[in-house]
Amino acid sequence: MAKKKTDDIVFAPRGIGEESDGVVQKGVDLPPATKKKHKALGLSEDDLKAMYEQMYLQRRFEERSMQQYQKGKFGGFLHLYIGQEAISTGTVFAFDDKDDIITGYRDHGWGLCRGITPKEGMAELFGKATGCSKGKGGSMHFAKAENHFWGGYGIVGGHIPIGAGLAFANKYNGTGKISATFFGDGAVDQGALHETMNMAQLWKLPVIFVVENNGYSMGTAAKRHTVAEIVDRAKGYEMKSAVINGMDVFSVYEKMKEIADDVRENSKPYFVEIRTYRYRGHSMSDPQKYRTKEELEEYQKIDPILKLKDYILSNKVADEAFFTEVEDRIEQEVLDAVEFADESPFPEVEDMYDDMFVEDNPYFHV
Ligand SMILES: Cc1ncc(C[n+]2csc(CCOP(=O)(O)OP(=O)(O)O)c2C)c(N)n1
Ligand SMILES: [Mg+2]
Repeated sequence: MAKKKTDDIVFAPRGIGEESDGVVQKGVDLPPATKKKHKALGLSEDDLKAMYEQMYLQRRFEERSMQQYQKGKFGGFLHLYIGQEAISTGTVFAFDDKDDIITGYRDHGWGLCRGITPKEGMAELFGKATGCSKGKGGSMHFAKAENHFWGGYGIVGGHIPIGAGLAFANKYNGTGKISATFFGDGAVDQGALHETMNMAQLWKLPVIFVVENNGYSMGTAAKRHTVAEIVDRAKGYEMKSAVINGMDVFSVYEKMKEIADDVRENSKPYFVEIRTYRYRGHSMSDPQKYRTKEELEEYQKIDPILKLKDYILSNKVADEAFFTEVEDRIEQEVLDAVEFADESPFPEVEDMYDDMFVEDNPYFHV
């Protein structure tokens, strides 16, 4: 029997050290960014400034969260969204405020974009009663249902059917709203996604399935954990699809607006792959042996926040004084949030079973 070549053994670990000729391994290949300027996209100067504020808030909120975690102010998981802020921001600007959004555990940026205040967010991380989920959810369960942000889920892919359920409710009740369900590249081979895509297409639900492909599922590169192009999953369900450059807020805004309009008008699902990169580890205890410093630096060079700042300055939408004011104000807001969280009380023991789905007998297994 012919000896199997090493190359054929697909489960062999690959990654660092295999790059040749000094070429830096890349977690994701980004499609070209839009060339349109803000006016052509229908964005005002005030919109650009608000987008910058929003992205900067997400970044500083998480940098401070990380510090507080390292100081031991709270424990558990902490998955940072740093690097991916153009996706939440571009999408929220493209959507109507009443459209429903649901995501996985990398949820802080989404929550802030949908009106969770830094105080409510930080207090949630600290497990305090003043948090957006009353301190009982923590990092992975930010939510603000009144602003149509439905969380924050810990099971990879587990919330995808809920996103379609929101779309079903919107269609059934004739609200005219759409829903979007965001998940990572690690979720694309979960059965829940495929069962949901099938039903969503069959029932013509106004839902957008969005993969935030940041190139890694924990420490496993997407190139090692999934076959073919992620976006091509749509073909099996005859679903419309798109690939977007997630390191550029204008590109996210432009395409997500187009897609939202299409889904709203035609009541049919869409599958979108937004390519991006996370700068920090998967969670807080990640030695990051699966990637090189050089790779990270490649993406930091095209940081979406710095890119928007450069655009604003070079197009004379605002000057340096604007950035100093915004950055100082946000820094103070985040520091105030830390103080607020620190001083807030923990939830009371008697409130433990409030807001739970099962009311009669909270002791499920008795
Ligand atoms: C069903 C399930 N399996 C495994 C896990 C453990 N787990 C948590 S996060 C994660 C990686 C998911 O990566 P990806 O979907 O790419 O999202 P990212 O962390 O990159 O945002 C895994 C395997 C889980 N939470 N749920
Ligand atoms: Mg990922």
